[in-house]
Formats: sequence, C-alpha cells, structure tokens
Amino acid sequence: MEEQASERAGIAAGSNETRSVGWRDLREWIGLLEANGLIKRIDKPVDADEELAAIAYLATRREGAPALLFETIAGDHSGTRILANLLGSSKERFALALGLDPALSIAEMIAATRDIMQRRIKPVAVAKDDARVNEVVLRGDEVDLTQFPAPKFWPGDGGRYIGTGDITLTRNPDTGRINVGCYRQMLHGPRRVGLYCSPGKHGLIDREAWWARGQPCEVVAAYGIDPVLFMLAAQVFGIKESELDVAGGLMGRGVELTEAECVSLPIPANAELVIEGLLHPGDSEEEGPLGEFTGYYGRERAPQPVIDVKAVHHRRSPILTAALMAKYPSCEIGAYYAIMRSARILDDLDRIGVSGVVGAYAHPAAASGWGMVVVSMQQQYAGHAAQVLALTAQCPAAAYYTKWIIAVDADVDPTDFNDVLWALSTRCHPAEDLDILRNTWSTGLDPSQYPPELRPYGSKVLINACKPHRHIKQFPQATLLRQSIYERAAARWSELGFEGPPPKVPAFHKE
Ligand SMILES: Cc1cc2nc3c(=O)[nH]c(=O)nc-3n(C[C@H](O)[C@H](O)[C@H](O)COP(=O)(O)O)c2cc1C
Ligand SMILES: [Mn+2]
Repeated sequence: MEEQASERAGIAAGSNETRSVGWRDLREWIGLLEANGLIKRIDKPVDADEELAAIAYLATRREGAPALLFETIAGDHSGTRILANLLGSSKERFALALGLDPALSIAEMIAATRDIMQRRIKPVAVAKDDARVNEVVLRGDEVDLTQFPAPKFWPGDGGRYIGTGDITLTRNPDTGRINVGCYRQMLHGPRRVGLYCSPGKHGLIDREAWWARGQPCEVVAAYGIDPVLFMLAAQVFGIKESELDVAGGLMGRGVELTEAECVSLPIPANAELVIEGLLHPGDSEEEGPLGEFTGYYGRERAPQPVIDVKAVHHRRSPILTAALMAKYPSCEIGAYYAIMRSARILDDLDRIGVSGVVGAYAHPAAASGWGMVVVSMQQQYAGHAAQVLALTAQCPAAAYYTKWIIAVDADVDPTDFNDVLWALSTRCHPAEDLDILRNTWSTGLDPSQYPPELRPYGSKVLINACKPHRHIKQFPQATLLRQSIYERAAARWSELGFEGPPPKVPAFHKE
C-alpha cells in the first residue's frame, strides 16, 4: 500500500549513491556555513517590513558577504527565522553546497559543476512520520499563512512575499513529469498565495495544460529550502528531464520526498515550510510589483493566478529562505547562478556538437547572469565565431533574456572582465562585428522596451570580439613575456621584496 502510494507520488525506492554532500537539510547546511565562518546570525529583533531587506541589502554591497540568519522577527509569534543571502555572490557557499573545494577558481567551478551535473539519482521515499517537514501539519481552516513573517522587501512592493527563495512543484498532465521551478509568491490571505510564472516557464506550461482540460493544477511550494533544491529550481532543464533526479545527482544522494496530505504531488521531506494547493482556472488576484533581479520594480501590478492552499507542513521555528532581488552583488541570484548557467550553456553547446568552444561565463553583475554571456573559443574556420555566437544566443540554457553574447578567443578568460574588455576594445570592429537578433525570448521584467506589452519580445546583439578571422595571420602578436625571463623573475620574486607567490601568466612569447 505504502509502495503504491509512493509510486503515485513519483517517488522511486532506493538510490545509487556515489559521493554525497556533507549536509542533509537546510539546518545542517547552516551548521556547515557556521563552521566555515560564512554566516552571520542577527539575534536583535528586525522588522520583516522593509527593515530586514534594507539590512540584507546594506550587508551585501560587497562580493562574498556572509549569509544572514535573522533569528528574531519583530512582532512574530510563530518563532520563524529568516535566512537571506543563502548563496548570493559567494562562490565559497556554492562550493560548500555541492561538496566542491571553495578555493577553486570560477572557471574550475564551472568545469566541476558540469561534471557532477551529469549524474542522475532518483528521489527516495521517506515515511510521513519520519519527514522532518511534518513536525506540524495543518489542513483546511487550520491553515493561516499570515501568521508567518513574510517579508516586504522594497518600498514600492505590492505586498508581502512568502515565496522568493522557494521551489515550486507542478506536474504535467500529458507526460506526468514533475517540474521544479523557483517563482515568486505573494501572500494574499490566510490560504491564498499568488504565483507569478513568466511566459515559457515550465510551471506556467503545466498550469495551462491542466486548465485546457478544465481541471485545477496541483501545486506544492516550499519556502525554506536547502541550497541545492534552490539552485536547481532556477535552472532551465529540458521538458523531459527530471530536475529532481538532477538535484539528487548534485547532492550524491536522492532527494528525500514524502507524500502530501491533499495533492498527488510529493513534498520535500526535509524542507522547513511547505504548502499544498490548487490553481483553479480563472482564479486570479492583483499581484506585484516586486523589486526584481533587474534592480527595478518589474511588471505593473496585474492579475496573476492564486494558489488555493489546502495544507501546510512545517518544522518548529521554521527558517524561511528569503531571496532579496537587487543589483549585484546584493541579489540572491549571484555566483551560484552564474556558474550553473555557464555550465549548462557549455553542456548545450557540447550537445549540439560545435567544435572549438573552450569556456563560457554569464557574469552575475549582468542582471544576475541573465543579461550577458561571454563564450571563449579556438577559431578553426571562416564563419566559426559567427556560428558559435548564434548557437550560444539561442541554446536553451542561454536563450532567456540574454542581450549581449560576446565571443572571445581562447587566450581571453571569459570569467575575467578586464580580459573581456581588452578583447572588446582591441579585437572587435563594431561596424563589422555586430549582428542583431530580434523578437527573442525575454520577459516582462526587462524595463528597456516600450510599450511594456512588448517586453516579452527581446532582442540580442552578437558581438564578435575574436581576432578577425580574415586577417588572423597578420593580426599583431599580444605582448607576452619570454618564458625564460618569466622564470628568472619568478625565482627572484621574494628576493626582490614581493610578498606571496609570483602571479601566473597563461601564455608566453613565441618567436
Ligand atoms: C530567487 C528567484 C526568483 C525567481 N522568480 C521568478 C518568478 O517570479 N517568475 C518566473 O517566471 N521566474 C522566476 N525565477 C526564474 C526561474 O526560477 C527560472 O527561470 C527557472 O528556470 C524556472 O524553472 P523552469 O525552467 O522549470 O520553468 C526566479 C529565480 C530565482 C532564483
Ligand atoms: Mn523546468
């Protein structure tokens, strides 16, 4: 009986464990951050109404700022705590989430992420009674989400957002596949939560498919979630790929799921706070605006679907993961997103089979890695750079939003913007090297187009900042050190009074 129910919920028994990360849930992960000095606890009362977000914003104006655990929320009687800047601009916290070495460079982390993102491990079923999220289970009228201190982030926000650092599960009625997405959720009332999915997102595609059948769409959302499920939910995977299996692969053990009370979807067993509910066809309420990852308020207030909440599960004194949306480096969508998106883009290009691609980077300062992608390549034939640019621009992992796609030669490190700006300034001839793609996949959150209804139709510029292929043989040599002289200087480095090891250089002068 138990097994059948698990199967229905999409949970497979057992897992083929390989190497597993050193934490099992958000609390153990916080312990790991503590041990590594990467989290700051704030025990003084802080108001969830703008003050918490203001402190988080100020505390994250420098790269690599610590995670922030707000332990006392002013006026709160639920004992809820709020974790902000979970991953943010810290590549070290990204590494700790995946069990990588925090000392790796960004480029090395992209390569290591590609490696572990290949693995697939199926979720494992946990009995309801053993699920940590089931410390408190409430159904129907017992549910009152307004008791939780959902933050209002920015002065112009249209409401309190219980879901920002969240995951949302939906099932496609045609394929049965469960999607995991991160979509913002505004609190409307005790049992009503707004869900904003932008066009093209899988949560919206699933919802539309249920509604086309005249049926409600089941939803499970978790508002206090571990870092791997959180980072996974923000990545685009194929409509046939199991994102839950990818999350298992990233952790080296299956995602622990348990059965819900009222819906057929599973719920994450180790989450802090989970809701189950239904999106009924036509049931919507005014939603937004929200200060967004672009650094602006997004769309105007407009009707969005509402989750009719049927049950809530939570741990005692739950920890809500709240994702501040702001300009880099204060945006929650920071280093982790840049690294994973870059890894996914390189995977897409590999799958397509184009040769010569060496690296890619979607810098988080470009609207959380959505605005720009730099791809580095070994030019092998006429037209090669133009081909790589066009494929990068429209591959599934890079297509959304991205306005600037820049190709650089392999001697330019795409993660180093000093290098990229050098290439743009010395190898690119704008009159020759720019192409524009029109009517591309974008979002209503991009403020650069008018009238606002046009915003979902974006445009992209392809910038060839590689050495001009036609003249590659005459192109001047870059100034590089002679290897023998470099080695002599490096050997004398400390004798000359410099501290630390001599800097490494990527290449040497050739006669
Ligand atoms: C903190 C955070 C908030 C996000 N908010 C939204 C949102 O409100 N609506 C939306 O469509 N996408 C939002 N996204 C982006 C999606 O999560 C992302 O595009 C992801 O690929 C969606 O999953 P899907 O590809 O399965 O649709 C957000 C991402 C993050 C990390
Ligand atoms: Mn998806």
